[in-house]
Amino acid sequence: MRLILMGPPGAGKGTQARFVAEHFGVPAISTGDIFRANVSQGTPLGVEAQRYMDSGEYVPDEVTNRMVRARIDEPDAAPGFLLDGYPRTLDQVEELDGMIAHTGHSLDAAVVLTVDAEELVQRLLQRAQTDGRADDTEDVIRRRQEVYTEQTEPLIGVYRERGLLVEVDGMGEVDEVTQRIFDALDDIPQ
Ligand code: B4P
Repeated sequence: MRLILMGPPGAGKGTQARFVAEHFGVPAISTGDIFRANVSQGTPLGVEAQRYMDSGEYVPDEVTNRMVRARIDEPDAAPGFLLDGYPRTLDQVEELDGMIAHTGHSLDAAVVLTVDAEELVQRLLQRAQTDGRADDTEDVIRRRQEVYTEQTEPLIGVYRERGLLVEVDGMGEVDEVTQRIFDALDDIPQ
């Protein structure tokens, strides 16, 4: 299975990615997590990424694409993968197309989680109290939502036109959402 998991900040991508990846026996590859690991280790990639993440902007495509390409080339991703938070721009869509074509396979589905705007903010403010993520302040959350609307929402139409879009209601309890994703994806031939 080669899957992408999309949705606005707070939609539950990272939360659901673990369950979905485990279900299909593929690695969950989260660009946000890889950036945060690099930030905490103080690598050059982390130093570059941090200034964008802290203000709610996207890390430049060139940097993100290079990082994902290297991760997808690792042996554990050969049988398939779940991408959490990538692609987020039209440029990243094109890059991913090239990466997948290079493997001789194709993308199986693009799952998008839909959640009410106010619920998104509440979830992230709640996470701010428990996890202390630098980008979970109200101003930065609003900016992340704007960037998502401007740059990532158009990707939904791209995958819909390709017949790959799977829209899942992301409201409700975590395990309810997980079950909805499984139900939607179990119909897809592997
Ligand atoms: P991400 O790490 O992807 O951050 P996110 O959009 O907030 O999603 P996340 O997965 O963390 O949260 P989730 O919705 O699961 O990206 C962070 C930054 O990295 C970006 O802003 C950007 O700067 C950079 N970046 C990443 N990818 C990039 C790319 N491709 N190109 C350029 N830049 C990139 O969960 C949020 C909260 O909701 C959690 O606390 C969770 O517990 C809670 N929650 C989840 N499901 C719930 C439910 N059903 N009910 C109640 N709460 C729920």
